[in-house]
Amino acid sequence: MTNTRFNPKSADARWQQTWDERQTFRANDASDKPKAFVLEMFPYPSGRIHMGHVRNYTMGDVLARYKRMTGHEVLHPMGWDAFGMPAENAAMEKKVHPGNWTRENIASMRAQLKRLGFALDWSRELATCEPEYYGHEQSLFLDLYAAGLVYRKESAVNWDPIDMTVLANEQVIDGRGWRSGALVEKKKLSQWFLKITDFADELLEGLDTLDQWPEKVRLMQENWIGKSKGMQFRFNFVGNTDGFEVFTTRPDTLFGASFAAISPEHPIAKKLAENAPDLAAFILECQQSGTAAADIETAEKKGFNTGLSVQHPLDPDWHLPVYVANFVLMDYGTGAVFGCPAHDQRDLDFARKYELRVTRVVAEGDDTDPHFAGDTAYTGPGQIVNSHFLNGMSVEDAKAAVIGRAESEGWGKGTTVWRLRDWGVSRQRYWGTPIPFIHCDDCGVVPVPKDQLPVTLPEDVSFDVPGNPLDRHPTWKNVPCPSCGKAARRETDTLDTFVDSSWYFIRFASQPNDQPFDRAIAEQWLPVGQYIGGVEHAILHLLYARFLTRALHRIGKINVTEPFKGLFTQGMVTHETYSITDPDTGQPLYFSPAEVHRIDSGAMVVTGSGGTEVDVGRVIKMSKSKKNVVDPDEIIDQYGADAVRWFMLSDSPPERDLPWTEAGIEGCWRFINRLWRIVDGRDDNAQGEDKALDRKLHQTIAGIASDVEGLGFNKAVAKLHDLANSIEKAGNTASKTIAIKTLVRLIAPMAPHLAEEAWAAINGTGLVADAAWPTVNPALLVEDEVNIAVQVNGKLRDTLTLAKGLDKAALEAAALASEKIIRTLDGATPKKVIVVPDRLVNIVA
Ligand code: ANZ
Ligand code: ZN
Repeated sequence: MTNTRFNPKSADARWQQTWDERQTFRANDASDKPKAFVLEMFPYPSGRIHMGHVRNYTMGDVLARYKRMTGHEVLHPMGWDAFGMPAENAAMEKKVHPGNWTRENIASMRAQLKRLGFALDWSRELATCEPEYYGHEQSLFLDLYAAGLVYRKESAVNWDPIDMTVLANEQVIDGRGWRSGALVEKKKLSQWFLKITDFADELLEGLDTLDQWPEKVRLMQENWIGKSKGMQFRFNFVGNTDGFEVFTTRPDTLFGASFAAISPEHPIAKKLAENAPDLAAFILECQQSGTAAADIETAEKKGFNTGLSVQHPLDPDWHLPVYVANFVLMDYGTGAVFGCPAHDQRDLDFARKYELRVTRVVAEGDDTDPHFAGDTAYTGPGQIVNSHFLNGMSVEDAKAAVIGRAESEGWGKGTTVWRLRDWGVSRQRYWGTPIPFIHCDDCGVVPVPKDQLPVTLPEDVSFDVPGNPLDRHPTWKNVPCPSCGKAARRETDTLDTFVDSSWYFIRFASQPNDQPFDRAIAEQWLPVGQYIGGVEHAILHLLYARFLTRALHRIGKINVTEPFKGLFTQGMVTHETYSITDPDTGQPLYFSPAEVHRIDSGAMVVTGSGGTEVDVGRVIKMSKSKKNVVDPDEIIDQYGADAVRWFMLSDSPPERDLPWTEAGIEGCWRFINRLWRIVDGRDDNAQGEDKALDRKLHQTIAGIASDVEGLGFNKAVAKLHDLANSIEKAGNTASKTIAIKTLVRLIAPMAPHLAEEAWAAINGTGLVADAAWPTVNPALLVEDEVNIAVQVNGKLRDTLTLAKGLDKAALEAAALASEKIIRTLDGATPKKVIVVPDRLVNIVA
């Protein structure tokens, strides 16, 4: 026994260098091994790796290393989602060029990732902000344009007049820009769109094939796509043939109608407002409150009575008042509705406020009363009542009956509407992929010829005034028209960064210089076998990536429809918060975990403050604003990469949050050292076998394999702890030495530096990273001992561990010989003994 310690300070760097030099993790396209593509969502280069990244990439890494050991050719790449607003904000605040800022961040984050020893193929590293990447994106964009999947359209946008930019709905908070705080205006702009709605059906149906995705993510996508079947029909104004179309999913409730409502942006509302200043004022008020669907959902329901009425389509003498209402969206259905307050909550809120009639038309159990009481709409099933020819029907039958009647009478028809909208990809920003088009006064919008790609960003730009730097650049946009040669202007919009992340996995699979990807090579790797990332990308990123893959499939570029076969969304890394209350503002003032320490009394105090005690807050997601972050670099300095990796995998199931604790990381560090001592303390000359340990070993090999494949890393870690315990307790036999040597390969995916060091110590061939996963001897998986429950009068009194397969007589004898049973029986003679072999003995006394 040499009694050396495992020293990550030297070991980590040494093995990382070895892997690098030998290009151990380089994926070979030409390999004939089965291929495995393991991918974690690539990071935004914000500047520093945080613990969330570490957790995400450690999980992917364990899987990638395990796949290598089980005979796969593994593609496990890394890159940078490098375009976006933060770089421009940094440019404005710190006067640095977005490109420099981004590339410096990438350099430091790459160095951080390398310190963790991830099994990445760095030769395929890419950054979306480099022309070598975005030039190919421009080329794909042109292909999609040629296929009719890209178009331009005037559309109303949320305009931030201070930042001079278009805001997404999610960036409008209470009617104000999320960054500038300016009152958001509605503005009409010509914008570029991708026709994702052409794929709505496919994207919805494709969800059914994704059986290795979390159910909740599939549901979120389904809701986002939002397929609604219903009916569209026409309302005519009383005394007039004009009118408007409405969309409803509940034609069965038509006899419960008590009003009609149109959107504030409906053309009829606008027309009426021309002569009605109070209506114009109401419309303006609606526009200024948030436009996001969520805002509208929660806002108070408000309406403006136009004084006009429409005829009920099933009874022309029945007139309904027409309102302009804030909860009716212009871009859904037809921008107009009929209100049935008894069976729709929004309509009920509205009806109570404006004292409109509320008629029940769906029975709630026995309740058929036409006068609907209360403030909670009934949206459940039931028989249709108070509805003429519909009475007695179910909701579904009544829907069909009304649609049938409308279609035969010609005032309406069955339709399907979708919540999904085409994807607006125009951004009036500098730091993004230039949209490769040229505007010519004579020829209109002309695509940049492919041989002129990439359209690169100009370097000399200024950020001292708001607005789009590309637009105000003195020369960049002046180019000749590719078609007629006259002076023309470049498009100055850049692409939404979600376009960049919608195909990067294809480029990882194949990255030739002269085209976006080589189809045959890409198809060998795709779809990604396991994709791992945060649940915050459950909707947009994943939907856009699914769409773009399908679009490329449709235009014959690749024979893949679903890009991600398996998806896993990991939990967050959390930490408690430390704060004091700022006496001036009354607001909390946060301290980082590095700035506080625990004193003997158990209280936490600010270090160096002479004892200022902090409030210890809840365990929440690590975030800069709460300062409850722990810097991976400092932890690696202190404990080495393997202890950090180990912590990321242990304790919490990977889909749950993982609370960071000092005690936890120290425990991991101790365990890493314990593993080393086990290896170091082995006896290569030991003799004899230990059947129990052999069995334990093989059960562990099999168990870890299935845990890792199911991403149950915490379970795998628990099994390793268990095996380590068994090894330490076992006597000195050859079985023990074999178990120790095998343990080295079992820990290799999780603690690769320690494993390489140990592998060298046991004279393993080559690198453990290249070693094969230990094979399981199935004979050793079956237990030859079983636990037998012994009951007296049905109550459990003892458990015996006995050889498997004993006959009834032997089991009865063993049970009656148990001291606990003898004591329980206390001299009584058993009347009857029931034996279930290998399971239980019940003594009736
Ligand atoms: C009458 C009715 C009666 C409705 C009833 C519901 C319940 P989903 O399922 O989300 O598709 N609606 C239609 N267009 C709208 C718009 N542009 N803005 C706001 N609401 C709109 O919702 C469809 C239902 O939402 C439609 O069915 C309509 O109200 C409303 F007991 O029509 B319903
Ligand atoms: Zn021209």
